[in-house]
Amino acid sequence: MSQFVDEAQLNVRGGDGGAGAMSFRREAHVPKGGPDGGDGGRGGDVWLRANRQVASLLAFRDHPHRRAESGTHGSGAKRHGRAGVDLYIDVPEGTIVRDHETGEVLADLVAAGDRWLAAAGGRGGRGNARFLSNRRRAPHFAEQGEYGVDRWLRLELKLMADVALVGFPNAGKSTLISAISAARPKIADYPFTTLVPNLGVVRWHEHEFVVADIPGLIEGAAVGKGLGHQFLRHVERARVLVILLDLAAIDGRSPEDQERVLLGELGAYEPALLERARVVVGSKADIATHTDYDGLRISAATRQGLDELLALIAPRVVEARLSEPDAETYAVLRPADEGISVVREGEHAWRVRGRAAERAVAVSDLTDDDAAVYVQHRLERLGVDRALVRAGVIDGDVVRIGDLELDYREDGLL
Ligand SMILES: Nc1nc2c(ncn2[C@@H]2O[C@H](COP(=O)(O)OP(=O)(O)OP(=O)(O)O)[C@@H](O)[C@H]2O)c(=O)[nH]1
Ligand SMILES: [Mg+2]
Repeated sequence: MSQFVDEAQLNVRGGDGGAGAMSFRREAHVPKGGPDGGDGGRGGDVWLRANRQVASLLAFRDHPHRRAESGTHGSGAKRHGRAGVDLYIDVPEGTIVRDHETGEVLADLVAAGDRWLAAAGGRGGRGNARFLSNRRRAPHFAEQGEYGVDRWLRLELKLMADVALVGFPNAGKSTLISAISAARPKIADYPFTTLVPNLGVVRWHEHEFVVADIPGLIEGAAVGKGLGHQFLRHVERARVLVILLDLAAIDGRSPEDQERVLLGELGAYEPALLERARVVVGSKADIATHTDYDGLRISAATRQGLDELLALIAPRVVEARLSEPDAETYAVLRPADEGISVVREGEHAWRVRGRAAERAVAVSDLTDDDAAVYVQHRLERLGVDRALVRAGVIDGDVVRIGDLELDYREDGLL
């Protein structure tokens, strides 16, 4: 049953925050202007959003990397940078999102409109105007923008058929699905070749839908003949039925007769199936013996009529999806961990992880004394020193935070 589960890997990246500006006011009559560097804009967030009109995860195979826009830098005269635009990525209803490495379920986007923050954008850096204080009259540093979150996700989706192909055995259902999707079911010139349903994803213009090629239906199927109930169950869940009438049936059965029997079986199994949107076509037009059939004729072999067929199916799928009531929505949301962690990277080397700590060291000029004191206080307040001590750091060890490498002294970092 593995073909019924669609999987994809997705790399999402929030936009980076813009850098804060380091600038001082210049005015003719003011000899020494104050700091006026504006803040950087925040980076855009990446969201996943369930959308019923998306049927599969195929789009992520073509484009696995998705990134939101970055914020722009701040500038003088307290001008702030512009925020990056958030990116919304549409996924099918029922998509389960897992952490790529641990496999942990992060979100379950059940119903249309459910959304989940997949990668937060970075905060914009603060401009030097923000660091003005009584002690610090001329701050010569500003914050850099924070990087957006960058992570790999694994998406999983249990495929549900939008469209079911219904027809007598040997009518050409499997040949049709292989002509309109990437599915490659077994095809042979004898009845009952297909024993279990095959699913294929059809992409046609901006549409995407899942088609089920199911075993052939025969007279008496509703009472269990042939493969009977097994596949009628699959038909039951499809939004649109495509009735395939064999125009070159070996037994010479006319298309009208086939249609009568097929609809009779569907109705006998479940009357509501006759209310379902349906498209009726004649198959094998290239070798038709019933040349007087006046409905749409297609040939999976020559591709005659396939575009017209998809043009009939697509809007019916869209309409059926739109008319369905929304399911109860709930999404599992795991807020990103903002804590501080310390991991050993060598005998005398450590790495501090955590966005807040990484943010604290991201200032434009750490050789500036004011900046160093500011960072020192931030790290203390965040509990980084305590976490290091608990981890077993000793005097002289190297401590890495973000892009920065510091020496640990018992009287503090830096
Ligand atoms: N010439 C021609 N032959 C076709 C066409 N479509 C299907 N066939 C042939 O018809 C036979 C049956 O095709 P399948 O696609 O296996 O039919 P099916 O409806 O899936 O049959 P079951 O799985 O047994 O229900 C095969 O020999 C196909 O090659 C067509 O458009 N033109
Ligand atoms: Mg088949």
